[in-house]
Amino acid sequence: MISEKMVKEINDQIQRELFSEYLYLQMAAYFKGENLDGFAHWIEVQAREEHTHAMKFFNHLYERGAKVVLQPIQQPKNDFKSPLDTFKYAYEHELTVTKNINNLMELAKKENDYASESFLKWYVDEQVEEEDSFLKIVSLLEKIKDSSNALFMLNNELGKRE
Ligand code: OFO
Repeated sequence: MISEKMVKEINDQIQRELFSEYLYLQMAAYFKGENLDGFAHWIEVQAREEHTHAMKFFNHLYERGAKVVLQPIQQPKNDFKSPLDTFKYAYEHELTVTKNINNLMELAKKENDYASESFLKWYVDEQVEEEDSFLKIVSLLEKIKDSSNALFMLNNELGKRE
């Protein structure tokens, strides 16, 4: 039986995953406005992934006989100054999400909720991947500095994300 506390925390996490989707869509809008369509595509794909993260939690609650209660989604930041500024912000955001997932895992362990623990392992691994992909782009953008040629090359690469 899943505890009320775990249900509440997972409902909060659904909100946070949907907020991630919203934030990344706002970033895609920034890149579109800058005519950096490859960056916009990459982050749009990420936004879609966040939606699937939310839906996995959504379905988990129903599989456990619990109820989803959706919450308001706050307005994301929308005054990005540069691709580097944007990706640094996204990376920091992912670090916060990792903490949230780790907190959920701690709760599952504390409550001997083996089903949630097993389910959450996927998110623990996913966060390793997400931190890594954002950090790689931050590091490339730091190397690129003001080279518009290198920026357009990276833009092309990011446009290939499936
Ligand atoms: Fe859902 O992993 Fe990013 O936020």
